[in-house]
Amino acid sequence: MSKHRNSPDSSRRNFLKGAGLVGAATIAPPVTANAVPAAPQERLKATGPGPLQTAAETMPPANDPVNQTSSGGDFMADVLNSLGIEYLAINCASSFRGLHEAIINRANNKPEIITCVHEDIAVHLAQGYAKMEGKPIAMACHGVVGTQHATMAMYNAWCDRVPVLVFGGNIMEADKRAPGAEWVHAGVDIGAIVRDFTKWDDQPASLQHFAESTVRAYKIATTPPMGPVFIALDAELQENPIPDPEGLRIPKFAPVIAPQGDAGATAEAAKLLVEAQNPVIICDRMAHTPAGMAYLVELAETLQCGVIDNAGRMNFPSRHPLNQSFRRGLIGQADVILAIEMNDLWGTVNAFSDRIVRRSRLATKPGAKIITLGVRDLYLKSNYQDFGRFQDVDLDIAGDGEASLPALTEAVKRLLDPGRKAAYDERGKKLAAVHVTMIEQSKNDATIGWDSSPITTARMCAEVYAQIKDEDWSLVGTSLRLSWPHRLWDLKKPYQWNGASGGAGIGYNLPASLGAALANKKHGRFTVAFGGDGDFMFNPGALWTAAHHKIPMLYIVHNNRAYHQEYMYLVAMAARHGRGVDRADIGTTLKDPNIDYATVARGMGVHGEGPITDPKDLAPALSRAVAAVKRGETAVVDVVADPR
Ligand SMILES: Cc1ncc(C[n+]2csc(CCOP(=O)(O)OP(=O)(O)O)c2C)c(N)n1
Ligand SMILES: [Mg+2]
Repeated sequence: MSKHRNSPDSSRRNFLKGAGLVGAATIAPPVTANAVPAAPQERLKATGPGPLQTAAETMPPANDPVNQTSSGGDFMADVLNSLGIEYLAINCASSFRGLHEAIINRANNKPEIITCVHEDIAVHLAQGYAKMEGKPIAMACHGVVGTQHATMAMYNAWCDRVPVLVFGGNIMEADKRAPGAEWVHAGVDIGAIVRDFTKWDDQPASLQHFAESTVRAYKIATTPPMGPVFIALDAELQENPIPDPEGLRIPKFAPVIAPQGDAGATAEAAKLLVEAQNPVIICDRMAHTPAGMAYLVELAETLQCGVIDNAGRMNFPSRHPLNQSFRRGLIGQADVILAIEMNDLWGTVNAFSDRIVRRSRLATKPGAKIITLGVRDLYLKSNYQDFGRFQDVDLDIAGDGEASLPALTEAVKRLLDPGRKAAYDERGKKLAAVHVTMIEQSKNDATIGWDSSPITTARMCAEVYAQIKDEDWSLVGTSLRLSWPHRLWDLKKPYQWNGASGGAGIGYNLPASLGAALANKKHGRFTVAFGGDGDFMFNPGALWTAAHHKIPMLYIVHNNRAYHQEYMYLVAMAARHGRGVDRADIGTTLKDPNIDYATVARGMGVHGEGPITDPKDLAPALSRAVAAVKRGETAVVDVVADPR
């Protein structure tokens, strides 16, 4: 066999010839780095698309000297950098090529581009990052289609009250649009796609307008109640020279100091709490800085009252004696309830069931007083119904929960006397005893089915904890209904939990965990997350971003080979309709074939373990995965675990 016939080049030529696509002469010569390809030629256009051809076609002709020394994109990059935005998560697109090029070449890749294979990943990544780091990053998406892909994650961020800066490409002047893609990717009001679930949006028509609107957007996004914002990026503004560089100015950003509850109302709340026999604090998305948890601990300890944490953020230490989160009955015993930054107050103080017919009852005792403190209702939209059912309350204080807590605690302390203090201490001791009993009960419950296969979720969580508990760990996601970490792990640092999706839009867990892991990376923390198998399949491509950007994370796939929640709903529905439950797996299971998540992971360039079906195999697999994470990799462990 001759050497010549074996060369890949010649076989490629022969294949192309054989396929009747092109003649051998159309194969373009290799281009060395930085070489300027020849001007596009008609014959090149006949070949299939490829980077070389694309570059050749988009280079200016040789006789068209480059005469532009700046672009609007340069200024836009300066604006982003003036705000300290560290990352720009993108799926690249021509509608923001001007900004993209300016960032990588003129701004030395600052903000650092994070390459994402779907816009939903980019927004979720930003959501997870913002909750962990306490400040937003940005994402950019293509005109219309990229924005459409970004929507569900933006909805999750909106419902979760998390700031994400979304930039969407567009080309506003119709006479400038190229035929084809630029028309189908342009909108007359592109922000309309996302307006119902963003806090604010704008379509800047000049560079100065861009600067002012971006700084304004940042301010609005980060002022409680926080939320995503959208800024349209006009292509011409990005790509054209800056018309009047001297006339441009980047506005100064001053963060808005979060509003605190009115002093009179705070004093009234303190009086109600101090005089109560059984006050209870309930909270959800309260802590948004590392100080938040300490504030709540101080108030709870001052009152020696129980805290029920719905865990929208890291609000209260899991092992604190006053933590009664798994004792919902306490709400029914309370005479005063202080509800701080609740997402769904009605859902927390009412018992609801849809198992036979939809029905509910108030779970509070007659005469109980409800005080609310928060900014949840200061900014609502009409269409999407994420505000929940209306709940009667007695004292409704508008003010950021975290920011208002120190003044409330001081007001409580001012009303204390030694007699009261002794009674409070008694109350606290009882709660502490119940807390210990609850932990013991959880430990006992966790042993049920310890050696069974599928592996119990309790064993899965216990084995993971055993491997990571001595690391500086940060738990950033759990699969649906997975309560074991909050029941048994010692969550006590502000970064050891960061809440859930917000909008219950599945596909959040993997990319949002990665975003939190990106924030944790620079602090040297060990990121760990659990996610459902169904959730994983929405956005497995997030793993490629993890590998590409070397973001370490231990990701446990809670693999019940089902959309189990939906399976349960179907079972309940079939039972209600008296039709038997034997077909409930149709459309609800992920079997036949089983998905091999470890292989998917390896295919994306990250470490993969599993599927693990025997609990005895868990510890060795987890130990290999932990070692990989400590080397700076992401590791996926596929655990075939029971549905609970
Ligand atoms: C985008 C989106 N699609 C569909 C649903 C409906 N849904 C709610 S839970 C769920 C199952 C998710 O599966 P998995 O992550 O494996 O969790 P499991 O229920 O099995 O514990 C689905 C499909 C949703 N909430 N969001
Ligand atoms: Mg599942």
